[in-house]
Amino acid sequence: MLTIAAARPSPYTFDLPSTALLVIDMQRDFLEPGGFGESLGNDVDQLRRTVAPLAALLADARAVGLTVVHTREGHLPDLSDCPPAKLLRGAPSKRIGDPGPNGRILVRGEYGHDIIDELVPLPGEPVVDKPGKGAFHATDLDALLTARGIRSLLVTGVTTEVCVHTTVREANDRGYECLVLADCVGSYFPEFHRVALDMIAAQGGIFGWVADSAQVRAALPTTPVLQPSS
Ligand code: C5J
Repeated sequence: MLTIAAARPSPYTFDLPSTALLVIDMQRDFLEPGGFGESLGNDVDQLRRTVAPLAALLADARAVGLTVVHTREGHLPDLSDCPPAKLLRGAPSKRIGDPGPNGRILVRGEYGHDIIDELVPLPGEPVVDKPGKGAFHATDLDALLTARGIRSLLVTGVTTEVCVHTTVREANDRGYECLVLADCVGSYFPEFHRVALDMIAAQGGIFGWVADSAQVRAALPTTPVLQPSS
């Protein structure tokens, strides 16, 4: 068992075979100009600070053979999986399905929908496409994790108070123990980021635990102990 002693609100204990690194929606549509994030009026540069620590954590997780799962938010080309209310978000002509510099906004298969180059999934790492904010809604994520015996999730990605928070709440209700890595999750709104993390760890860890990626990286073994995830 590994322990992150400095986690909030209390030490977080996990073992490698039953733990996955979950990388939520690190897509061009959220992190680069011209995508869904910017179409909603956001400064996409706010999310860039997550990339370097997450890339370092990903490298260490892969080196020990930890299960790594990526998610992508997006919709079918005919938008049949997009609720009407969601289609109305954003400035007219820059809404989901509209053409943008990175292809149709938040549509599966488009350049903007894919994961940024720095964090591109390796062959064999599951990529879960999700139509909602939560990664468990209308996906096979729960079955995929259960089949691998995963009970603990190291949660990273964007945005802290939207898809990360929704996913952590869903995971918590399903019995997963979530450690959210503060420097590897990001928001367009620094205040929302701070409060969202506080909400997770408040009330004795009502949704989970919070720590920094350096604490996890320091706890990981330096040699492979697990078969690479498949
Ligand atoms: C948003 C997400 N913010 N991945 N999606 O719309 O957080």
